[in-house]
Amino acid sequence: MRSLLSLIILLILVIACDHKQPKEEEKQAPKLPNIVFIYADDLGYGDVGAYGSTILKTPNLDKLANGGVRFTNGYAASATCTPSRYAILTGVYPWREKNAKILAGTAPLIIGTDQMTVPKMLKTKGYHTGIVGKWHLGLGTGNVNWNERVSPGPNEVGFDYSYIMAATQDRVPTVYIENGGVVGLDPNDPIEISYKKNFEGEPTGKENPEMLKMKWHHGHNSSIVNGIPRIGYMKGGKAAQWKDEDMADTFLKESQKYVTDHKNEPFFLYYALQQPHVPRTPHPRFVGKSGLGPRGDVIVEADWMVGEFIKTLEKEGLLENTLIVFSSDNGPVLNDGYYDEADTKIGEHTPWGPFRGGKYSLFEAGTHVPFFTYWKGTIKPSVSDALVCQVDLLSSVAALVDSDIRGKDSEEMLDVFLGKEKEGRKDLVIEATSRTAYRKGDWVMIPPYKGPAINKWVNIELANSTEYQLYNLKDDIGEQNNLAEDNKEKLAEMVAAFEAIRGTDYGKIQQLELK
Ligand code: NG6
Ligand code: CA
Repeated sequence: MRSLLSLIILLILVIACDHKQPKEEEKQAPKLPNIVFIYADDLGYGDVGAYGSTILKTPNLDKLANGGVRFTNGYAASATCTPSRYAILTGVYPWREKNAKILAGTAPLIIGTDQMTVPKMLKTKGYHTGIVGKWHLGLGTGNVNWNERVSPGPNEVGFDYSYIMAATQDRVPTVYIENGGVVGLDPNDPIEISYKKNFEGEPTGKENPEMLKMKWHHGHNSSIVNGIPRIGYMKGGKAAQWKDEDMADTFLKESQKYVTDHKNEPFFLYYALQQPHVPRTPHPRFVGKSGLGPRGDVIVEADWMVGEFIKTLEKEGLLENTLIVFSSDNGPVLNDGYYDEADTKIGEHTPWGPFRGGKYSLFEAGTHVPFFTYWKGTIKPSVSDALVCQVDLLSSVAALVDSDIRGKDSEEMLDVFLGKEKEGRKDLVIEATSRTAYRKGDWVMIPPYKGPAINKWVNIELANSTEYQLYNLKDDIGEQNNLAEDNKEKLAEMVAAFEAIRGTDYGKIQQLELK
C-alpha cells in the first residue's frame, strides 16, 4: 500500500516536472524585442522638459526620459541632418563619407546598397523593418524620374517598408514617397524637379511675394507650395503635394499603422519626425499652444505625436517588449530661413540648454542633444552621464539581438543604453558642416578653421577661430574659457589623439555656405 502511494506520488511529481519543463524553456527562449528610434529634427537639448525646459512643456517626452535612461552626454554625430542620419543608420562617422553633407532633394543615395545598416542587421535576425518620416540621405543614382519607381532608396538599404519625405520639409519634392512611389500622383500631371532653374511660367518666392503665407528670410525663395516658398524648383504633381499642416498627423498615422500591421513579428521602426525643422507649420489645433510662436507649437505637436504613438504600443500590448530610443539629429536654430517669429518670441526659453552655439556649430549645442532610452519593465529609470553617440546604436542594438555585426565607428554599449553600466565612450569625434572636433573625457578640442565666427543669417556661433580651442566641460559647460594657451600639454594630447582617428588633413575642407 505504502509503496503504491509512493509510486503514485512519484508519478505525479514526474508528470508535474514534465509539465513544468516546456514552460521553463518557453520562459528562457529569447523573445526578440521590437526596436523603435524616434528621431526629431533640430530639437535642442533645452527644448525638452526633462532636460530643463520650464517654459516649453513636453510631458510625453518627459515621461519617457524620466522613466528610462536619460543621457546627459548624448550626441548626434553631426550638427546637421544628413551626416547625423548617415551615422545613426550605418554606425560609421559621417566625415568618412564625402557626400554626407546637407543634400538637395535631387541628390543620389549616399548609403551604399552593399553597406551595413541598422535595419539590414536586424533583418538577419528576422525583423521586419520600416521607416516613416524624414529621409534626407539621397534617392536614386543621379537623374531621378519622380514619376516612376524612385530607387535605390530606403528599401534598398534595409527597410522593408518606407513612407518618407525625400529630403526636408523646405525642399522639393514636397510629396510623400511610399516604397519608392509618389503617393497620390496623377500620371497626367507629372512631377519635374530642378535645383538649377525654374520651369517656365511657375511662380517663385522671389518673384511672387504676394502669393506667400510665410515669408522667406534667407534662401527658400524658389518654388511655392501651399503658400510656402521652398528650396528648389518643382512643377506638376499637384494632387500629390503634401499639406504641411497635416504632415505630423500623416506620419503619426503611418507609424501607428506600421506597428499594428507588424505587431505579430519583431519589428524595427525608424520614426523620423519633421519637427521643429523649418517651415514650422503646426496643425491648427496646436497653433498658439506654446506661446513661443510656430517653433514652440510644433514641439508641443511633436510631443503629442510621441504620446499618441506610445499609446498605440500600449494598446497593442507591445510596450513591455519594445526598446525606444529618442534623440535629435542636431541642435537648435531659431531663424533658419523664414520669418516665423522663432527668434522674436523666444523670451526666456533656451533651446540650446546650457551650451554654446546651435545647429551648424562645432560648439556643444550643435551636437549635444536630448538622448534617452525607454523600455517599460526592463530599463530602470536613471540619469546617465556616460558619453554616448547615435553612431553607437548599430553595434549596441546588434548586441541586443545577439548579432555579431558591428559598425566601424559604432561602439557596443548595450549595457550603457540599458542603464546597467555607467561608463560610455572614452572619446568622440563630432562634425559640423564638414569640420570636425574632438571630445575626450570632460575635454573638448576644436581645431582652428577658416570662416566667420558667427553665421549672421542664423545668428549662431560656428566655433571658427584662427586659434585652437580647448574647453573643460566639467567646469565650463558653456565653453567660455579657452584653455589652449594655459594648458599646452593637454592640448597636444588632445590634438594627437584626434589626429590618430581623424588623420591630419581635416583643415582642408570646404565649408558650407548658408545664403
Ligand atoms: C540649409 C537651409 C536650412 C535647412 C538646412 C538643412 C538655406 C538658406 N538654409 O541649407 O533652412 O534646410 O539646410 O537642415 O537654404 S537639416 O537639419 O536638414 O540639416
Ligand atoms: Ca536637422
